[in-house]
Amino acid sequence: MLLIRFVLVILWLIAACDKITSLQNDYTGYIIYCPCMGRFGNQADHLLGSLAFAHKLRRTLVLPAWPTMRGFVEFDEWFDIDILQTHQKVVTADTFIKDIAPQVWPVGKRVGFCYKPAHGSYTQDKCDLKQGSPFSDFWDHLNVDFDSTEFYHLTYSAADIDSWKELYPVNKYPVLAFRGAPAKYPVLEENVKLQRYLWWSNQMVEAASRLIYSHLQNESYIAVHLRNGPDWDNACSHVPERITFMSSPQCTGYSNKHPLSMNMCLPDVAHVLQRIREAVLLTKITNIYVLTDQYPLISDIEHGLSDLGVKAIHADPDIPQYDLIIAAKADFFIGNCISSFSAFIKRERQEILNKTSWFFGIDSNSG
Ligand SMILES: Nc1nc2c(ncn2[C@@H]2O[C@H](COP(=O)(O)OP(=O)(O)O)[C@@H](O)[C@H]2O)c(=O)[nH]1
Ligand SMILES: [Mg+2]
Repeated sequence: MLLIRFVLVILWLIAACDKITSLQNDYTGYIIYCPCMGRFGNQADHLLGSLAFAHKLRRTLVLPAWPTMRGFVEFDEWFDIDILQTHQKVVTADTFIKDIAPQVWPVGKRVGFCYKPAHGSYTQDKCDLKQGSPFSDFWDHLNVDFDSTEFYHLTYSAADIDSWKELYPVNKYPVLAFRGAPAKYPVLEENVKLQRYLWWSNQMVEAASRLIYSHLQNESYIAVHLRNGPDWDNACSHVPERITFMSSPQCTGYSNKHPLSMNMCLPDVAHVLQRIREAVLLTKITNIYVLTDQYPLISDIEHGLSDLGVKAIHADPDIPQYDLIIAAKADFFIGNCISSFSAFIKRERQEILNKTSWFFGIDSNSG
C-alpha cells in the first residue's frame, strides 16, 4: 500500500514538473503593469485579471511589488510564487528588472501602453505612464523611464487576443508595459478561480498564526469584517443608485439576482449584532474576531450579545494582510459585500480552503 502511494506521488511530481517545463517553453514575451488603482483588495482583483490576460497571450506576467503606506513590498514577500508558477509563467518585478530587462527591454527601447477607447470622448491626448502619483512612484522605484508610448484600443477579453498578437507581436514588442492593470474591477467571474494559485508566503502565514495564537490560542472563532472608515461612508452613499457596486457580485451574484441594500455596504449596529447572533447560534462559537479599518464595535458586540457569552477580539495588526489571513482561516466568516478586501477573504475561503462565507445585508448563504 505504502509503495503504491509512493509511486503515485512520484508520478504526480513528474507530471507537475513536465507541466512546468512545457509552460516555460510555451511562453514568450512579458507583461508588466502598475498596480495603481485603489488599495490591496482592488489590486488583488486586478492581479487575477492580469494573470488571465497574460496566460491567454502566453506572455510571462511580471508580478509588481505591492504599493503600501510604507513603500513597496516585493510580491514574493507576501505570496508564494512557486505555486503561481505551476499555473503560468511569472517573474517578480525585481528579478525582471535586474536579470531580464537588460537584454529583453533595454533602455532606449521601452514602450509604454495606455488604453484609449476606439470611440467616444476621451480627454487624455497624451499617453504618459509616469504622470502623477502613484504612477511615477511605481516606475521610479523600478528605475524605469519610457522612450516612447502608444495608445491601444483593444480589450483584454478572449475576443481580442488574436488582435493583440497581430498588432503587438513578441518580436517587435517583447514587453507590453501598461499604465494600469490589463484587467477589470471587479474581477470577472471566470477569473475568480485563479485565486487557487495565490497562496500566502510561509512567513506571512507564520506571522498571522502567531497572532491568532496570542489572541485566541487554539479556540474556534468567527471572523467579522467591519468596513466602516470615512472613505467608506462616502462610497456607500452611491449604493441606492446602483444595480451592482464595486465587489457586490461576490454576494449578489454576477447576474444581479439581488438588489443592493445599505446593510450590504454599511450595516447598522443592530444588523451587525443580528447577523453575528445568527452565526453564533448556528456554530456555537462565541469568539468573535473583528477586523476593521476603523470602528471595531467591540463593546457593542459584547454588550449586545452578552446573553450568548460572546467575547470580541480586535488585534489591529500593523500589516492589514494579517487580518486577511486570520479571517480566511476562521471557522466562520461574515464579510462586507461591497468591499474588495472582504472579496479576497471570500475567494481564498472558497477556492483554497473550501469554507463558506456570509455577508451583511443578504440572507442567503452565498457559499
Ligand atoms: N487591517 C485592516 N485593514 C483594513 C480592513 N478593512 C479595510 N482595511 C484597509 O483599507 C483598505 C481598503 O481598500 P481595499 O483593499 O481596496 O478594499 P475596499 O476599498 O474595501 O474595496 C485595505 O487595503 C486596508 O488597508 C480590515 O478589516 N483590517
Ligand atoms: Mg478600495
